[in-house]
Amino acid sequence: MNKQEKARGSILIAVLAIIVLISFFAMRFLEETVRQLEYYALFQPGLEERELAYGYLEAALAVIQEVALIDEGRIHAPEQGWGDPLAYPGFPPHDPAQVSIRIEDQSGRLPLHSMDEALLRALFEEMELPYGTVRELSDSLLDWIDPDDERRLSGAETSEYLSGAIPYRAANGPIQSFEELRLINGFKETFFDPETGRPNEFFRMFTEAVSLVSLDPVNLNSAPDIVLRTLARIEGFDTQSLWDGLDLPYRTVLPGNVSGRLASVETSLLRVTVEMRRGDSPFTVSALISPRLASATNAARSELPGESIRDAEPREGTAEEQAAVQYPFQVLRLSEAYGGSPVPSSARNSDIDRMRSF
Ligand SMILES: [Ca+2]
Repeated sequence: MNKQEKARGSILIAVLAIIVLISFFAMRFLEETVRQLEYYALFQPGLEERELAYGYLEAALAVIQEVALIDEGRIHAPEQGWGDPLAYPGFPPHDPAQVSIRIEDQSGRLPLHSMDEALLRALFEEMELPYGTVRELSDSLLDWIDPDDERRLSGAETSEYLSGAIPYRAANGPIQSFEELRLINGFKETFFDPETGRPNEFFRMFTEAVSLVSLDPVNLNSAPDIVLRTLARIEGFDTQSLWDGLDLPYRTVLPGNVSGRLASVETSLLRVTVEMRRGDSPFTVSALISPRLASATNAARSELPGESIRDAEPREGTAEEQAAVQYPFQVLRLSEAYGGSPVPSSARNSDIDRMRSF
């Protein structure tokens, strides 16, 4: 063995030693990771529940999509078959004592941030508020939301709010939470108990009739009575006549005497809430979802770049094509909670949220 061969040999040994060393550290790292996972599993027993809850959420959305595809991507009412996904044929196996799924159509509410003066006043009138209060509430609310500082006749803007005991500015933008109503001229006195400060019956009626998130026309199929009566005031239809002569319990087309400006017969906003109850710490995930079923269906059919896809040829598609596929739902808000609280207060559009935030 010459000098050069000796050098090669020692390099080889050094390389082998490094490989052994790296393997040793890699094994230690793996063991450490497994130990960490075991540790987390020990102290966070809800970890599995969370994964399951998201799995069931995804499955519930798949049910909505499947039902909608039968009806050309249109969803109108839970009676179509999406109201109780756990009972849907082919739903993933589950223990009914451990999982519950609730789907609420929130597009039956009036879209607060697209309501004009006439519609706001019609709602306050349906709530049987006095004439002067109706004007004050609608003007103040519109002033609070609109970007300018020009006060309406019965409204209030930053100049009024700055002169109060605790000065603040008008939001001049969308309302983030119903709790914000306390700050708006007229609402504090009308919607909240003057002694306790707790929200009263008018607050409940208002918050059940409007949505802070939706900007779309109201789905007549899921609209509560007060919303139908408010729309009827503007549009001049008879609320009972909406449901006359239908083959289904819900409408699939707008009646001729109702314009599409304010009303619709399709769901545009859903809240899907999954609760997992296993062991001591139930887990809840709640998603505010905007269906994009029709556009997603069209995208899959025609808008993909590259070659056209025929139904008989299932394939994964290129990265470009995958990026162009639209998920049939847009998740607007997502909130989770451990420990039995059905929905945390951050998801501010459901009845439960509002009851819990006070
Ligand atoms: Ca303003």
